[in-house]
Amino acid sequence: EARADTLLFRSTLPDIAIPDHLPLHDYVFEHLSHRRDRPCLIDGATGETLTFADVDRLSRRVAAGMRASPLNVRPGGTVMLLLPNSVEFALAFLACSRLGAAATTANPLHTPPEIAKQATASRATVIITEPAFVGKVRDLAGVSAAVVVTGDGAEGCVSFSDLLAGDDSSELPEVAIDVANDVVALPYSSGTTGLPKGVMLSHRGLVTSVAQIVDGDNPNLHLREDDVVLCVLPMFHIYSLHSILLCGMRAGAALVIMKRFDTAKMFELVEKHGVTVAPLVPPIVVEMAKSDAIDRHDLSSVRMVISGAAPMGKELQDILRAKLPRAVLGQGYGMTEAGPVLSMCMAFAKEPSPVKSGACGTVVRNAELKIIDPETGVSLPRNQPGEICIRGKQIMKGYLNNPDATAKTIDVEGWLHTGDIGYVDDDDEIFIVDRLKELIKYKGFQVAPAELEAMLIAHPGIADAAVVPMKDDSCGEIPVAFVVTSNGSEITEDEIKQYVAKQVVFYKRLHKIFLVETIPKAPSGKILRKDLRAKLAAC
Ligand code: AYL
Repeated sequence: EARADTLLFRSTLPDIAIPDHLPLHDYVFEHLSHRRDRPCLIDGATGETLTFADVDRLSRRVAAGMRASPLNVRPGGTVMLLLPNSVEFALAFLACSRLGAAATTANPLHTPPEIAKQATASRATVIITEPAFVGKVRDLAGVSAAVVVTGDGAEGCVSFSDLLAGDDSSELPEVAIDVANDVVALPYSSGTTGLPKGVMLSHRGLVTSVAQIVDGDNPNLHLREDDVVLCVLPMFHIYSLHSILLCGMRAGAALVIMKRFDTAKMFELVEKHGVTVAPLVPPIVVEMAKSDAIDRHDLSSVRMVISGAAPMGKELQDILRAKLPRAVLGQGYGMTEAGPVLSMCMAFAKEPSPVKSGACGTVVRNAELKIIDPETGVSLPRNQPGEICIRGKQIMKGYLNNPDATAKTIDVEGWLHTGDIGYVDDDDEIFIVDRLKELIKYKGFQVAPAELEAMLIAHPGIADAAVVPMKDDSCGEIPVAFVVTSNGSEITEDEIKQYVAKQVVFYKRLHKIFLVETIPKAPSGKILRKDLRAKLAAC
């Protein structure tokens, strides 16, 4: 229970009743009967459209196919989705939900060792991917998962079209889902410290989080059935999975799916399909603001641009506002572990309230937020920056097989500590001003310093290392390393960069190496990252 001296921040919207007894798929399809023939998923490349009835039917078929031999997916099982944005991603995710299985999502551009680590840790028995990535998953070290390939498949793999070809009369066996405990999504995140960990999001957690955003008479993010939502952000990341796929489907909007980001293509699709809502990340907003092409396209259908996953400064927000004068521009603030959304811009509400540039929303309804002094844990008043903490049914259950890391993130009172530093102003708007945690954000993607440091130290020519973020205009932050070489080692900065680049996905590559004598550390052995960040700011 809250201590008497704790200042709790709440949404300016009233709490609502949330149907959190429903499994996630039943919740998103709850209003199916009213919208069977409305467009649900539009493939941006081909224009092919699936209605809500199609998506309901096809996701059942995929579920039946995954349940059957040879895949044999069972309740409590785990399936890895190693897919770019696609209709198949959406169908496979919903199919996992129907089966009571967890979908662990990953970037298909990950390297084989990165994929193997997640597949092993999550105990995935099936990996679903595209033909282009089959080569990477065929012989993953230590992984014996079955491989499903989209399109017509590949030798030794199950083809996704076979899963889709099932007949609709074969009923799915009744699966009993324990909504409060069964995990439906298992994204990986490093949280406030250490290596990437499986984040257990239950049916109830995700239903709550989606409802907090798009349900109620006055939804915080007002999506309508006639909205067309741009889905360019990757669904394997929780931002897109939650706020585009799940929120869009729950609200009955159509999604235009783009496989990969391309400014010109994006403008074309917006025009062609009359996109009304564009959830983006700051680096894409930067691209748009810089682009001349923006003036050659009619983007007047866009009524809402959402930015999230990384800080967006007031200046950038003002530039885009000038280019898209008819659109409401604002931010959402999320963290995978938080379920994911903590706050959402109130200018997106059905009955909007004014917001300030640079704010990242007001705490979601049916939740509590507080700001604490990170040293003492004492709750702070308005306008004073401190660590942002959130509490509610939407937050993660915990990290998979890692009770210690869970206990360090969610305290005994149920507060999730974000590792973000921010304050709440007089109008209940949240401003993020700094990050207490190690995490580096490259274009909104997570880079865990601990992962790169372990890799560096494993090299015989390297004695010690620390990886920290460096500010960058187009990427937000880039990872750079301070490295102490071993006695007698003549390893060069370039060799160190190459050594890491070979093992990791593009956004984890080191952009600069600083060879130093020692890494500054506290007596406990903890790297003094603040000192290193200050050093970078000075150079
Ligand atoms: P993860 N402004 C500043 N920093 C942010 C913001 C923002 N608007 N949003 C996220 N971050 C940072 O787990 C912050 O440090 O989830 C946070 O702890 O990859 C960290 O990113 C979490 O990174 C939405 C809107 C989801 C955003 C999200 C973000 C999910 C990113 C759903 O509707």
